[in-house]
Amino acid sequence: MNSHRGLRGRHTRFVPRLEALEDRCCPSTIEVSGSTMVIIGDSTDNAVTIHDNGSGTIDATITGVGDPVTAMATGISNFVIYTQGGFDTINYSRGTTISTGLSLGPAAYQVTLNVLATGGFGGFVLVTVQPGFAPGVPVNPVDLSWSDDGLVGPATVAPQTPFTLSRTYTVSGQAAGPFTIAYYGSVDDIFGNEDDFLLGTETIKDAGTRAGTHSGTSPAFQISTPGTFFLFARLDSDSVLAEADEANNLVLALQPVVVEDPTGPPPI
Ligand SMILES: [Ca+2]
Ligand SMILES: [Ca+2]
Repeated sequence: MNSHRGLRGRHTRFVPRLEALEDRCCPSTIEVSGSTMVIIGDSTDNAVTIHDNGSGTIDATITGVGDPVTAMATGISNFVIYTQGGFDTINYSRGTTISTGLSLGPAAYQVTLNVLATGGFGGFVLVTVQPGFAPGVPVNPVDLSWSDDGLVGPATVAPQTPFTLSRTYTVSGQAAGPFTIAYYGSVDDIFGNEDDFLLGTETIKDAGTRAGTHSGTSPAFQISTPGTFFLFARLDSDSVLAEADEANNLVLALQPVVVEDPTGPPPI
């Protein structure tokens, strides 16, 4: 059983803010090989725009970490796009008559566009989408961690009154899949011993799993026993994500909560 003694205060690990903002692993690239254009994104939300002028000239752009990457080429009939995680969009247009748009995320996908031209603007596009990362490109594993003062609850609550905590966590490396945050109360400031009790859980999905920092409010909880309680929260409490650092998922709230006694203060 894990004991985390003395998690008094803020967070379990110092994460430099710049490191927490974005991964800097692999900028987006565009390469041409024969009649194939290979576009590789990064773990953030990329926007890929491909325009075929209908006469064989391709303009392609991808946005991501850093400046957009652009390329121009001719004789391209196949596009292979690796989204590398994040919520990505791909838009293809040919001349003025064909337009294909895809919104993908948060997983990594390989998207193949095959342009089947029959001359002029009469072509059409076949799109296939399958999970997968670009071969040979390092992938940053996902990590969940707490921000500074990542968990803040009330100093006092009235008897039989629900309360919420503000919580701020960071998803780095890649967008994550859905996960759960579990909230606990404890008589002492040690997590993992016998006086801990589960307050409740919160499911994080969709926008809350994107790479970046997410601030929000916990569900409402209630402690029926008067007293002073330390509050903990654990990211990915069901351990469904394989993370770069599994040891930074627990946080102790900035202050304990005092649940007031319904019988009032003791007589002086
Ligand atoms: Ca991406
Ligand atoms: Ca973690």
